[in-house]
Amino acid sequence: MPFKGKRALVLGVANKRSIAWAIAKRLADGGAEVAFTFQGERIEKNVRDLAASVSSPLVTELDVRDDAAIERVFAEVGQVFGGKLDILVHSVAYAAAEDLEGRFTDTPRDRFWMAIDVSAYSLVATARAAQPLMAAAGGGSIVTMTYLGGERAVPHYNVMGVAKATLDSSVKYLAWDLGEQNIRVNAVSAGPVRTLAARSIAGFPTMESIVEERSPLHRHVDAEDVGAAAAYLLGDGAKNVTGTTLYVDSGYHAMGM
Ligand code: 0WE
Repeated sequence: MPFKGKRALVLGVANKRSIAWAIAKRLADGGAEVAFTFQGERIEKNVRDLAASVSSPLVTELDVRDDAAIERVFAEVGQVFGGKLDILVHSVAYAAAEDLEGRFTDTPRDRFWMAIDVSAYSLVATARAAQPLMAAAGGGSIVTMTYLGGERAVPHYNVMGVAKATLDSSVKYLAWDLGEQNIRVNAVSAGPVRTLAARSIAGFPTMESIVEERSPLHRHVDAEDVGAAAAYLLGDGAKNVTGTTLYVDSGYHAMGM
């Protein structure tokens, strides 16, 4: 029971295929108590049913663009977990669908900032809100999800790439700030995983095929692989690991061709 007695908050479950759910399941199976947030009525029932299956003490709505909502959610988390939090999983991203299709050059100002707000600033805001609860627990571990498209130009990833670059840098600055409270901050960089977010993207099967063809391990990645890597970063086995990115992409990132 690697997470026995640990208290976790997981942001970003939409359905059973979500990367956030694969991580939450690992935590719960390892003995953690896991609270969840969801975004929007459409997925509320999905998340409530999944949360109930792991006896979650809290399921609550969170729009990460809303500072007052973040304050409310962390107050609720403090209530159910006796003022302490050990683990925060941030698995949240959003860009307008039309900005993941055309040319990056055409991204309008408002949607550029919206993508960064939801996909990157949300980590900063939730890490800040988690800080006192994690300090009260003697430290904590935060994991977010990133993608190679923040480091290299991946066709069509566009403004999400800019948001992931912001997220990747934020991981390092948060790691520095929060280290003094024994709070670690890391990212998992996954290869393309078939989730709800991926299914609506044209050409997703092609991306999986490219990873299968060109990566050293010649196989695509699933949410459970990502869950295992996140569990490592969230666990005590990674107690001296912070500010880093762990690639779960069959080695694709190591290739030049
Ligand atoms: O980060 C992502 C995708 C996140 C995402 C997905 C959507 C689809 C629905 C963010 N916003 C939206 N907005 C929607 O309306 N990935 C790493 C998966 C992904 O998305 C791509 C990729 C890959 C890989 C988009 C274009 C090209 C490659």
